Amino acid sequence: MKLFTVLSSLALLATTYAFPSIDGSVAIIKSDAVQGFVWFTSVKKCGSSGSSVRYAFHVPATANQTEYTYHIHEFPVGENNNCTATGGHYDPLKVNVQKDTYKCDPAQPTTTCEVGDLSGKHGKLVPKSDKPIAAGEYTDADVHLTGDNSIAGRSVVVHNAAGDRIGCGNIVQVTPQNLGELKL
Ligand SMILES: [Cu+2]
Repeated sequence: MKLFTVLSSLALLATTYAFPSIDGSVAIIKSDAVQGFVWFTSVKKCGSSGSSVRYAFHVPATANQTEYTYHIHEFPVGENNNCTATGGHYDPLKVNVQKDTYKCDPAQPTTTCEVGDLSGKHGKLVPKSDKPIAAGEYTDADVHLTGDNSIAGRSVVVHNAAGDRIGCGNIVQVTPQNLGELKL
């Protein structure tokens, strides 16, 4: 009888979490300086597109470290977690033609912000002294998981206040097969 109960519970779980409905990609960042993730899910509603983005980072606050930026970078992480190999910000619409004059206006993201400039569009990661966590969610109409300007196969990089690359992780499509391996 007990076995039957267990089996039917598992069956119920499998029904509840219908895996084919997974439609998302995640970048997990694990370094000495920062740990966290950015989770992207396609938005598919009439008349709108883009991605729903959820993020959470452990970001310690110190005297010189009061805010962090993070971006989608053009290329994947290099060997031995080399963040330099990720290249520059992902900018398929070529917004940042002149770096000196670049000014991302969150009110007009498509024309003034690089697609990859997530903290420019949606805010920096700002830790509080009593709670070194920065988390939130937003929708970004210009972030696509498929198609010509897809973020698939690229990476997310976190920078400290000085602009150094302190952590990076590849954007990986979530599947039933790799779900268990995607851990912080
Ligand atoms: Cu960056």
